Amino acid sequence: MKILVADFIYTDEGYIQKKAIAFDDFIKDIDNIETLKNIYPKAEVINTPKNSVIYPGFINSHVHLEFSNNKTTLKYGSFIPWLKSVIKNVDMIAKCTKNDMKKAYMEMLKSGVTSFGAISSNGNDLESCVKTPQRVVYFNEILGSKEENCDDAYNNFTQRVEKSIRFTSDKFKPAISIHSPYSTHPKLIKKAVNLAKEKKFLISAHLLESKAEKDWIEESKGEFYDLYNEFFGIQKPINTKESFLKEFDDISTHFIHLTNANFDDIVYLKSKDHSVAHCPRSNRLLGCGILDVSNLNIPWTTATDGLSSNWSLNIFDELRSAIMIHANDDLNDLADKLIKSITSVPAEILELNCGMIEQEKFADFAIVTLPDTPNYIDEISLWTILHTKYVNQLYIGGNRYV
Ligand code: MCF
Ligand code: FE
Repeated sequence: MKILVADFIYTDEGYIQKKAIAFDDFIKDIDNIETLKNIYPKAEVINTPKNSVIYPGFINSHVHLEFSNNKTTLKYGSFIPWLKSVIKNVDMIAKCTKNDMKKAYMEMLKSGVTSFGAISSNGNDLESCVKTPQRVVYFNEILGSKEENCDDAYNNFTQRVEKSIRFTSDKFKPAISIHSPYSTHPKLIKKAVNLAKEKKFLISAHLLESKAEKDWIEESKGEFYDLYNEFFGIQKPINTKESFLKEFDDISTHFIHLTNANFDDIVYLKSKDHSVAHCPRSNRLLGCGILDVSNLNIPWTTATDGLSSNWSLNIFDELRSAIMIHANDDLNDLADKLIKSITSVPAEILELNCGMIEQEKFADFAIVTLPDTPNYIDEISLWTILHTKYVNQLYIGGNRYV
């Protein structure tokens, strides 16, 4: 047993003082330090620097580790040029090494991320996602727009799913990602959704990310029309917005982006218990707009997306950018919501027994040390976001990694 002591402990209801946490692999007790020492006299007491805050380990709900070797390869600024540059540079992206991926998950770890949702396009990241100290929800991706290639695409996908299932543990959970309405044939979607229902897999999908995607799936026009016409001789989308959404009616799904969703779309998504990952830097860099989180009434997480559309996987870089991008939102309220969007909200969506400091949750902690004594307790979320690049200590399942 260990007892972790800090000036502040984060809870969804606010920051508490003069308490400590007793834990082994799980959180056992939250109480006054003296009380805990009496209950667990043999426990090792771990102190933290003055002005430290214990947070539940952070969760980055959406990342693509296999794209970790991109820095100056992909085109930014607008979605279709980016997508074309992905297609053009597949060979270079395929050269992403285990070392590149290790750098990527270590960068997340140092910023306090103890769990992440990894979109796996081809399975090259499997070993890294099994080896990393972090908990991983491993989203095996399916895509393919040509009907004649559906059988091959599905076979390749199920092989990756089967392989990932073998590593299921407390730290590794296989799941399914349907890439998007513009790229995944309805036959593949149906089969993958059925598999998710049958095996009780979590499911995720990129949706309504760019204006080009919206124009294409709502009105069969725009930049995707030119792209599909040129590459595949296709003049109509394989899925419309309505037909795509319908496939997910009976399975609560973590949609990614929704930057081009309208009010009615959100009402519909709410009625089906769906949620969304907000990726502000990725959206900015791919010219996709801003997800208006202040008016969102579905659960939302904040995520970095991959290095395919970002310059770092540091979760605090993401939160700081969110603070700047949502320039008209109430500052402290936004800061509190952003902390929830990387703790309790993704934990619930990804069905992870963490994200809150509560008895019997995993002992996953990120300890942040503020540069000075906080003058107002209700501004700690904001100050944490503004002043933190790396955490002071980090625990996963009770073991220390930073
Ligand atoms: O989230 C960003 C932008 N939107 C869509 N896809 C990706 C992102 N980062 C990487 N991707 C991957 C996606 O998983 O790029 C490929 C897919 O494998 C694009 S489709 C050729
Ligand atoms: Fe993504």
